[in-house]
Amino acid sequence: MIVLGVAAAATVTRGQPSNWYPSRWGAADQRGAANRITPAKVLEAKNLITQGAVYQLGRTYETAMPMFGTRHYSLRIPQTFGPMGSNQTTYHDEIVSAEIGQVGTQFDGLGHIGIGDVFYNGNDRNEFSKAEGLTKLGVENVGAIATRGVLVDVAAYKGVAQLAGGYEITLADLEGTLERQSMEVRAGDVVLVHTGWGSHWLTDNAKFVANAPGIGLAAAQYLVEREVVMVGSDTWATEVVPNPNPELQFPVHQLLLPRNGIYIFENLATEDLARDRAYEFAFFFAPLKLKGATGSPGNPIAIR
Ligand code: UVW
Repeated sequence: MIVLGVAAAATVTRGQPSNWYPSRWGAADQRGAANRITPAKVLEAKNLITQGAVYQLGRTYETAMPMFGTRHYSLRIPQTFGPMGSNQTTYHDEIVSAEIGQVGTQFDGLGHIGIGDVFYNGNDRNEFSKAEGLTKLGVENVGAIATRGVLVDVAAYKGVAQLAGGYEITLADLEGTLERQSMEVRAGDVVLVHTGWGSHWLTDNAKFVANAPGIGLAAAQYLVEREVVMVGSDTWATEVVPNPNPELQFPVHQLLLPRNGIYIFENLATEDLARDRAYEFAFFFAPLKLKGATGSPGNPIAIR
């Protein structure tokens, strides 16, 4: 079993360095690129707030939303309670059942994706993956993210409302878009890629999940070298699906999460930022402290 795992890992890492752990933040680190959120980055973000414009980047969680594979979501109000007391207090609770960190707007933590059995910082899933929750790399370790955000509107650069499903955003696309926007990516930034694919959300769910435009390995490697904290987009995978190399499944996830500790944020609502050409902003998100979870739902915000 272990031998097979090693063989699989060797196959998918061909052409990439094998010495990707221990992490640059130490062999015990569980926060990855969140370590790049320094007081200086928070102050850099603060200085980008000049207009008082707030953008909600999270989509609404509902049963009608498109979901990858067999993932599900349901919300029920189990009972109406009360009235209690002479003041007639009544109340509602809800029960939510879902792959809660991996449906809708979703922040992928370091326990989400591995290379064979090996996850971020060389952690072996045979040791930390437990039915009651991950005993390492749970999303509760990430902490709050407050930093400079950059929107990369590749759809506008290509002169289209939406990139086509399966379109690989190349390194030239990424660099061309940044040049068009007179923008640079800096260490500790969050980079959000606007593809226009979010226009299919709820309007054509089958199309939305069938494939997706997104960054390929070369564009992702560029962002790794810029030492970003997170890469997000308005698609369900952020990376191109299917990968142009039919042998590879979600290789950008592997490059970012296990190899470099860089987070991924999927199904973001980037259209308002794109409409307003809001290419630079303060970005805020605190993952829910779901102990042992692979990811987090939420409603990140951009402010400028
Ligand atoms: C997988 O989990 C494979 O993909 P995603 O992170 O895009 O949901």
